[in-house]
Amino acid sequence: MSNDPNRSRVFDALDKFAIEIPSWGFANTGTRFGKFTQAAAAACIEEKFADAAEVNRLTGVTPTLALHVLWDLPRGLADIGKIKELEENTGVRAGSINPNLFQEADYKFGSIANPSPEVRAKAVAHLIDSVEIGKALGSAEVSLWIADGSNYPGTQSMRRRIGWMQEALAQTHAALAPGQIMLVEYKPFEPAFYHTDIADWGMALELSRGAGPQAKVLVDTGHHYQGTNIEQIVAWLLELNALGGFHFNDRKYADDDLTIGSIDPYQVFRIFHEIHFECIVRGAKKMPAFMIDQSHNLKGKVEAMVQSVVTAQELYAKAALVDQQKLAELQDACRLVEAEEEFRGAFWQDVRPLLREWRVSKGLPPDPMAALRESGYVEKISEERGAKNAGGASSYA
Ligand code: RM4
Ligand code: MN
Ligand code: MN
Repeated sequence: MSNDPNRSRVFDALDKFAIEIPSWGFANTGTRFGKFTQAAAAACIEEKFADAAEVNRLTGVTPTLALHVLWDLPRGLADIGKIKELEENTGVRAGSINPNLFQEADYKFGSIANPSPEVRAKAVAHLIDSVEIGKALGSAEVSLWIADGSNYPGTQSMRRRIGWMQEALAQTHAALAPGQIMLVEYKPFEPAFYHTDIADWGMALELSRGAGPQAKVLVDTGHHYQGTNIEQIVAWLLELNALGGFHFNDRKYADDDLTIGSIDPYQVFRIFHEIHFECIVRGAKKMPAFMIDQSHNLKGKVEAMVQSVVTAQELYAKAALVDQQKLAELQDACRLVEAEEEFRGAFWQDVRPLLREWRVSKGLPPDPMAALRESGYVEKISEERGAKNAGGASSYA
């Protein structure tokens, strides 16, 4: 068994695999049409850290929690002490810092691409505050999602807004400490429906390169049109040393934020294959920052997060099963069917027994979902938080 090449490939890959989870994945969320509150949802930062610690206790691979500044550090730098205390008490560290440039009334017509110089200055100040929060917490990534855009043709100058964004991103980059990374995320639509200022990876790449060497592109599964070859984008960004992070989720139609691999697990496998190739064949020193970017409206939040992390591990392990050397030989010889079978064959392997073995070797529960059920954690928090979470809130109000 110990000479099994599959076993060592999977174990090596799992040893290096970690994935960040988002604070907002534990909170009550909804759709534009309504919000179904859950008794177990986290209503404050203490509860979000507690839930993240539970997921990390069960899986062992989620040591960091992504924070959204407005939701989790409403007082900005003044909240650092509280976060540090939570890090100490829970063993979970603060992960990527996510500025919020989309909720305040001032940003109705945009943030860093707003025609108003005052609003742009306010947005840049928030970005620089977020960089400072990252420094104070020692977290590597400041993750920018810019919701700017317009709803009707002719109502905004797409051209002038490019210049405003370049300026704002350069100013933000100038505030970074040497170890910090600024991630630039893109999204083709929503909340704007006619044009989004950073709509695709070309725009994100150009803007990040212009901002400086510590800026990289962030890819999110849900932020593409139907049929986009996301793994090809990943391959290009890796080739150009420009992939800073990846937000995992799944979707059927748009930015649905469904559980990773629930609709199209083969797509996640193909994405992981590109990243694993970079790590194994190219010997990359640093993996892109992996994060689950999901909000679970209907599923229980802690259960859905554990399910997501386990799914991510399974799909990464499958990608690690591809014999890269053999695949390269088959590709070079244009032996198409054999190459495809080497690739596809890895996807069809059941890696779950190896995952269980790996977990046991790390002193982790062999089946995190079963361990969650046995722990009674969800029942406990439902009871503790139920009263606070009672009384539905409408997403329209
Ligand atoms: C956006 C984007 C960002 C996330 C927010 C909540 O669509 O994916 O990464 O921070 O949602
Ligand atoms: Mn995202
Ligand atoms: Mn999104």
